[in-house]
Amino acid sequence: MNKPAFFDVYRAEIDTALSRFLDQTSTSDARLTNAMRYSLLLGGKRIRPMLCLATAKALGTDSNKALHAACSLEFIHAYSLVHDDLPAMDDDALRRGQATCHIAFDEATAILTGDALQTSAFHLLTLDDFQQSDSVKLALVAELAQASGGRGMVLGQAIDLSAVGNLLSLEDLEHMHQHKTGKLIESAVVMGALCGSANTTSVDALKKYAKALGLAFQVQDDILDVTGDTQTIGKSAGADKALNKPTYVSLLGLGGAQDKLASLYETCLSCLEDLTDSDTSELKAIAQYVIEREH
Ligand code: GRG
Repeated sequence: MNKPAFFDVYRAEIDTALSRFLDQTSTSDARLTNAMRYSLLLGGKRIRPMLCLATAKALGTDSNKALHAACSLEFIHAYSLVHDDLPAMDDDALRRGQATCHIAFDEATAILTGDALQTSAFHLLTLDDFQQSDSVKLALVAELAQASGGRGMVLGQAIDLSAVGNLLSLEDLEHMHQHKTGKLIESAVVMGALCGSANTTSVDALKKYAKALGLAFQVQDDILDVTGDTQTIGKSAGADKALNKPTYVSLLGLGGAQDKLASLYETCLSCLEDLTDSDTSELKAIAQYVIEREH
């Protein structure tokens, strides 16, 4: 699909801020700094920070007031990818079209890179140049911790690791993805709403949108593992199959997974209809991009 023009505008804003936040929160160790920069800045679609900025904007807030929150999500995401690729986890050599962190550097540096990116995510939410009240900053830290830790993404990863080689029901697969991928995507919207002071009705509709979007993101990821080629998707195609991982395609077949994707997209759009006072055009475009993306 053609990327909407606002993607490039957000991307430039996000990349400049990521680089600045890296400088403001990182280390005096040159090798670690290089590995953090490599893992955070080279490649990636920036879906989570874009969602955060687009949510804040839909609620009438200038994107500058949500940039720290948006970037904290990308720091967490980058850490999760570095650790996910390690030999003890998925043992992948290719990420975002380039060597994974432990291949480009070494395993110990990759572990430390993930650790440092994770703590920097929380550090940057506390910076003085983040123009939000202390209570909003605290709420953002709590939201990010719950979404990324042992009740969120890390729990999803633990369920995923224990599921390899086992038969999972569709319900169990969904539960795993809602945590592993879904929680951070939901958080992107919740954190954007926190920066934009949304009312409870809007937050509920946005959360439902994000929940469907998070699953749609994963369904498309599973489809791409089967239909994509390694060069286009930027990681090893067929990796899920090779690891005998349960996926939407293995459970529903390719056609069934594509139907599921279409239905989740419809759910995203219908949730946004409840936000009658907001311009949700960017959130709609992001949902369309997620289901049509080729990498
Ligand atoms: C190691 C604690 C820990 C967690 C890892 C998110 C995750 C949990 C692992 C990533 C493995 C994976 C490929 C999951 C499928 C969905 C997903 C998160 C894909 C990568 O996200 P994109 O497509 O990546 O947004 P880019 O490179 O565009 O940023």
